[in-house]
Amino acid sequence: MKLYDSTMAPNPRRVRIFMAEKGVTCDNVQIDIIKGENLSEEFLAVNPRGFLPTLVLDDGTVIDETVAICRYIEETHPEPPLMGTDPVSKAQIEARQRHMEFDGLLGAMDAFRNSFPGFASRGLGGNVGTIDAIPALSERGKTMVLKYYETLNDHLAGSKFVAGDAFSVADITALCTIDFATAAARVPIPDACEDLKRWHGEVSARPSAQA
Ligand SMILES: N[C@@H](CCC(=O)N[C@@H](CS)C(=O)NCC(=O)O)C(=O)O
Repeated sequence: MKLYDSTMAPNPRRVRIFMAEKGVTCDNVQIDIIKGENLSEEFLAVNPRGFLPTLVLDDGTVIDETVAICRYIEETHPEPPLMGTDPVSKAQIEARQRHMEFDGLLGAMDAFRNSFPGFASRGLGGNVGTIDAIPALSERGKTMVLKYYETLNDHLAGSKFVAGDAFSVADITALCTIDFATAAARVPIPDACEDLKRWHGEVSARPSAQA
């Protein structure tokens, strides 16, 4: 297997952490998004949408979309389960995972994408042509992230992990969201969010977080 990856970006990191939790390794090809390598002819021949992560199986099958890649790894390497073990836990983890994407990751992406000078004419990612960034979306994204921190902090006051008692793909999405929001969008976790900080310290200490 070969993973088209970008160390600087949050979605590929979600897959790297997911694989590390499972002990799965594969070839790694680094694509520099800032330099626009994801829009090169060579990469678009692999994934015409121009997005990372993209996984290529040994038989040439291409799988894109972070959650689809995680699903493939979960099915082929079931232990430890990261996407639930029965109909209810599978549904709950999937719901929480979507909450992490829609409530947090989208805001962090908007905050960075619409303020980073290198993306001034790449307001939307991927192979969509020239679309200007909208600076006001950056401010809205920061507001979304702060709201997300508060909501997740409240949830974690009564829950060890993002989706119940076990570490799951929802924790991976939240960790990658928060680290990206802190480093790239410059929205750190407020000190008042003590439960979120407790959780962040715990999941960051897992060896997979280094992936
Ligand atoms: N829905 C896709 C989104 C992937 C995505 O947005 N990837 C970013 C990196 S985090 C990317 O490839 N951006 C390309 C660009 O900015 O042109 C997924 O979940 O995999």
